[in-house]
Parts: sequence; structure tokens; C-alpha cells
Amino acid sequence: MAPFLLQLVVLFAVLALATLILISFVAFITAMKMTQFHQHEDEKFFLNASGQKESLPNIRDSPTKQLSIVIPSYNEEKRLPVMMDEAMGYLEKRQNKDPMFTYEVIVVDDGSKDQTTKVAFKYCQKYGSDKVRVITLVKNRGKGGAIRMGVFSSRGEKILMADADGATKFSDIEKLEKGLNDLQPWTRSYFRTLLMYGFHFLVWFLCVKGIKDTQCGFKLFTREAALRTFSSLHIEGWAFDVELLYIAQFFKIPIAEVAVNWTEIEGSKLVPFWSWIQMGKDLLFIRLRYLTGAWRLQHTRKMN
Ligand SMILES: Nc1nc2c(ncn2[C@@H]2O[C@H](COP(=O)(O)OP(=O)(O)O)[C@@H](O)[C@H]2O)c(=O)[nH]1
Ligand SMILES: *[C@@H]1O[C@H](CO)[C@@H](O)[C@H](O)[C@H]1NC(C)=O
Ligand SMILES: *[C@@H]1O[C@H](CO)[C@@H](O)[C@H](O)[C@H]1NC(C)=O
Repeated sequence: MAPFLLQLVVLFAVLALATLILISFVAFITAMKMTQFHQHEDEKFFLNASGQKESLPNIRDSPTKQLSIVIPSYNEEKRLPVMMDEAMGYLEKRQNKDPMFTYEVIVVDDGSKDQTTKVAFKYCQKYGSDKVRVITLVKNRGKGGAIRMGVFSSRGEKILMADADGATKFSDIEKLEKGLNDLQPWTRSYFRTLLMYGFHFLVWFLCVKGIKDTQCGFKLFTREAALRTFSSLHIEGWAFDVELLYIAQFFKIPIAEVAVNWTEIEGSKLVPFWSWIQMGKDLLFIRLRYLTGAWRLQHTRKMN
């Protein structure tokens, strides 16, 4: 009886190991084709308020605005106006009170099949292309890819990514700014070990420790942190937040998580079951690709 049990255990161990090696191998092989950042010719321009092409700036240039807001938008013709009205209302009011405050909003249309670009362009016409720019991607890249495209073309000292669904109260950005300003450069706190289930457990177990909600669509970066993290980003789909935080933690960039008011908004495009499988796979692959060296993070030189 005992030898039989032992054989079973050994068999399972060997099977598990073989599976892990096989998955690592697949993760390694399939990683190769995903490390390139490619910008289509038509994605290097935006249209100014009179409909003329102007070339987009680069994140490596010095900032000329205080704040950039990058809004990834995929088929958002319905939800975007609600979000934009709230955001522009807040931003304009803030600028009226404090004329030193400068900002830009960059809507990245991620290859939408609806009128997202047209809807967004109305705001460009209303506020001018110094304040509102629309980048229309030639084809759908996924949320991470769209945000990266906006970040790389932004002019702000600080860069905020914000979902088009308007789930976050926009004025809560002040809480993020305070959280960011209060960060102590280079001191690292020891994270509490949190026991989480499901996705949160996987995130915690495989990739990112110490952040409760990695997927929050409202994240504020300094220009340098955005450059460093987004230049090393491989994942363009839903799991990009996790890789982004993984990269930030690798570079020891301090991170703060602050509470914001959050409303459930109808119309999420996340298909529950399938997305979960996809996310699980992505998380495992992030871990394995960094582990096997398929992806590497290099300590790049600081900006300026
Ligand atoms: N770029 C890109 N953005 C997407 C895609 N799907 C959703 N988004 C954007 O990501 C943000 C959040 O999407 P949403 O469907 O509301 O997901 P949830 O609110 O996180 O459940 C919104 O601004 C969407 O426009 C996509 O395929 N590509
Ligand atoms: C748009 O760009 C064209 C060409 O660069 C320029 O002549 C025009 O004045 C611009 N319009 C606005 C509203 O900025
Ligand atoms: C959310 O909003 C309510 C009411 O406006 C407020 O009392 C509460 O403090 C807010 N919570 C956060 C985390 O900002």
C-alpha cells in the first residue's frame, strides 16, 4: 500500500514539474514577439482644432504642462461625454481659481468601431488642441497599449490615467496628488502580508505585493516614473496594470494607494469568465517570463 502511495506522489510531482517546465517553455518562446513598441505613421499626429495634422510631442522632452490626463477609450461614444464633461468642468474650474495650473487631456481612441474619435474631437474644438488632444490608433491594442501611447505623447509633469467610464469622482485626483507628494523618495515600507483570494491572491502570489487594488483605472505618475515604467511594459491587455506595478516595484519607485470614491458604472467590457482565465494566464506568464529571463528590466539612466 505504502509503496503504491509513494509511487502516486512521485508520479504527481513529476507531472507537476513537467507541466511547469512546459508552461515556462511556452511563456519563454511566445514572449519574443511581444517586446517591441511600434507606432504606426498615422499615430504620430493629432488633429488641431481646425482639423490640421500636427505632430505629437515626446515624453522624453521637458514637460510644459503640470498635468496630463490620459483616457483610454474603446467604443466609448456613450460614456465618454459624461466623463469628459465632469473632467473638463473640474479642470477648467481649477484653472480659473489658479491660473498657474496647466493641463492637457489626451483621449486615446483604441481603434474603436463607433464614433469615439468624433465625440472626443468635439471637445478639442471646444477647448482647443492645447487642452484636448485625440490620438486615434489604427487598430485595437488593448487598454495598456492605448495608455502607453498617450503617456508617450504627453507633456505633463504628472500624468494621470483615467478610465472613460467616469467611475471615479474626478476631483479625487487631489487625493492622488497629495498621496504622490507625500511619498518619501527611496524609503520603502514593509508591506503587510495580505491573504487574498482568487485574482488578488494570484496577483499577490505571482507578481505584485502590497497593493490591494492593482486594477484601479485612476493612477497618477510623475513624468519620470511614467517614462521608466511604460518603456519597459510588454503587456498591452488587461493585465498591464500588474506588470506596470511589478516594474515599478523592481525599480523601487515608491507607490501610495489612496482611497477614492468609486461608482459602479454600467457597460464594462470585461467578459467575466473568459477574462479571468486570460488574466490568470497573463499573471503566470508575467512571472515566468521575468523568471526565465525572456523579459528583462534594465536600470536605465535617469531623465535629464
Ligand atoms: N484601449 C482599450 N481600452 C479599453 C478596451 N476595453 C476597455 N477599454 C477602456 O478601459 C477603460 C475601462 O474599461 P471598462 O470596460 O469600463 O472596464 P472596467 O470598468 O475596468 O470593468 C475604459 O476607459 C475603456 O474604454 C480595449 O480593448 N482597449
Ligand atoms: C492648425 O494647424 C495649422 C497648420 O499647422 C495652423 O495653420 C492653424 O492655425 C492651426 N489651427 C489652430 C486652431 O491651432
Ligand atoms: C466619498 O464621498 C462621501 C460623500 O461625498 C464622503 O463622505 C467620503 O469621505 C468619500 N470617501 C472617500 C474615500 O473619499
